[in-house]
Amino acid sequence: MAPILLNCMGNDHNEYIKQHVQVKNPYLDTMEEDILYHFSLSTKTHNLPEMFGDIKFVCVGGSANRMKAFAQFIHQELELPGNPEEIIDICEGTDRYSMYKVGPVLSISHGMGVPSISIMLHELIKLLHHAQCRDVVLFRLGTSGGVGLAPGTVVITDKAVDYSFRPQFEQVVLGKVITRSTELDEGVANELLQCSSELQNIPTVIGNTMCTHDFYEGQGRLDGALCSFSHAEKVEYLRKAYEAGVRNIEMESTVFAAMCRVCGLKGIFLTKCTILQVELLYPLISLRQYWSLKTYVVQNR
Ligand code: R2B
Repeated sequence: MAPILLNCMGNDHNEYIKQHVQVKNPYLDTMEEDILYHFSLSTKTHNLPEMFGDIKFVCVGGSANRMKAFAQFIHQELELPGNPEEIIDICEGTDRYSMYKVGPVLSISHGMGVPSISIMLHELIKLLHHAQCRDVVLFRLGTSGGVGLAPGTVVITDKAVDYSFRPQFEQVVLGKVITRSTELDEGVANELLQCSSELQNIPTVIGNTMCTHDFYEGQGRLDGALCSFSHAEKVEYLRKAYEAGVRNIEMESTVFAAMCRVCGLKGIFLTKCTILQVELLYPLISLRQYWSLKTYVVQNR
């Protein structure tokens, strides 16, 4: 279990808090064992600091196959030894999520929608805490429906907003609604926008991302099994969304942003707009480029 710096005061303590992932649960450190059920990992059966202590980037995306392909891509990008085809799913003991570690990068699938990504994030944040990881950046790479943008445009999320365009996530806890803020790290978003300007043919914007709890009616689609509105009403809603700064719509951003904020994780939401929302997203912003930039910044500090 990760040691807690009980007697750390002042600057050292602030530095520790800034660098480490913070779990916000007083019960955790009193537990003899923490089981990460949906990863099939535990603090008793696995040496989490040894397995994950060097993680600097965590990239999450919806599908297991896509995150495996992403891990293989990063393996090649970072020119790591070994055969990328042979990378192993760390969560093979369960079929809930898939997880691959390539150098300092962890690639994990999260399924679709807020409940699914939320379970994954609880266990990921605890994993990073137990492993005593420092200065971790968390990316979601995914697909989304663009609002007023050309298909293929990448949106770096500034704020995740709910169906009423409010930058907040509502969680029901013990029957009461708790509201958490959903603004993401502005500095990292700007850094990535800068990186993307150096890549050709990848239109990238920073904007608000609207999170819905349904893919069909919730996103104003006319082709679900149910449709309770007219085409004109859909257009009007999307127009209002655009005016409120929304540039794309998907299904995970609010809980992602809220949990990153509370736990002191730098979160980046990077989604590519597609018309049909089925296109695979490959790393449009080279992590390697971002990684060298980060290393450079740290070395020259
Ligand atoms: C984007 O794509 C999925 C729905 O097709 C969902 O996970 C999302 O946010």
